[in-house]
Amino acid sequence: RKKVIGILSMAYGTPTAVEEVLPYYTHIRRGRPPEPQQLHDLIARYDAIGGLSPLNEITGRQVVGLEQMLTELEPNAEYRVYIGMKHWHPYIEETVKQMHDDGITEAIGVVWAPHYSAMSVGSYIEYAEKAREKWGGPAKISYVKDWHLQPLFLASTARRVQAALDEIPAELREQTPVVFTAHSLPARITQMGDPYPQQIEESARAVAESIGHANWFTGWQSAGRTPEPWLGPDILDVIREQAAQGVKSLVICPFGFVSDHLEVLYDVDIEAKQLADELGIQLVRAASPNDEEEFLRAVATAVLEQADKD
Ligand code: FEC
Repeated sequence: RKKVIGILSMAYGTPTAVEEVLPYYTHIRRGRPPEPQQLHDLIARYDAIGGLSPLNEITGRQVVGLEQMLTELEPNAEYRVYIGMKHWHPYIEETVKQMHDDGITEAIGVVWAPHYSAMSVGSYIEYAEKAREKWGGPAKISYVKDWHLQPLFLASTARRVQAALDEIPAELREQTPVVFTAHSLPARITQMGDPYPQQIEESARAVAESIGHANWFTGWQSAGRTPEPWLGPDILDVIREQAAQGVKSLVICPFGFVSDHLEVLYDVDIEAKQLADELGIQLVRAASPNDEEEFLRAVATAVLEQADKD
């Protein structure tokens, strides 16, 4: 019999019906319900991308693809890939219970986000570890903490950035800035010595160098609507500043995310594009990895490398 290895893959989660937006939003806010206006605004953003987010469906395809890829790369083991969500069902806690009930004693954990921050990947791991203690198992989960420099991830990102650049007229292409973006976080993470901003920078540099594109920088998007300072510059300010400098074309690669979802389909494709249009900038967004093969191979390789370390 082949050995069964449990993989706890963790994604953000999204509501599956409009009635679920309130409890989902409340969960994101750690139990504090949003103001009616905030709820209304969020529902309006889902409406603008077609009603709800495609995130659950894409996460589902990624999970199936990851399991197939692991089997292809390591045919002598049997992988069972589970999905636990941070903010919606099946919550990480529910999935960890399922793994324990299924008799999984040792597992590998991986988050569907490339860069580590204590406030992003770290909090997924915290949810999983609390659940493991609560249910009394699996005995051990070892985590892939980040995979932002995984060579196949860099290669697949580079290919998607190049495809975006290829949509820009040839005479503008070389001078077109490529902006690599990730979800903003409260600026206080910098004082905590959090590796997130540095990891974003490192992976952006590696992608840009691999395609030989000199004009690149990083930017932040989707900052929370709270009074404390968040990491900047925000992409909307980046667009304004580039327009002021006479830039006519821009590529945005939201590589802190791995799927098409609200933060990409609304914050970049609708909000940022509208501003760019108003300012006369051609904005092209690099495609998301979703269930692309090379990307799944990158995540599978990171998982197998973690398994080898144990
Ligand atoms: O398509 C969808 O339905 C869901 C898309 C979605 C993804 C996502 C990824 C990240 N977030 C991160 C951090 C924060 C912090 C706050 C916060 C708030 C929201 C809200 C929605 C939302 N996030 Fe999210 N995030 C997604 C959706 N996120 C909706 C609430 C409304 C709003 O503020 O826009 C602020 C929490 C607070 O108020 O205290 C912080 C990070 C990621 C990328 C890593 C990952 O995917 O886990 C970091 C997808």
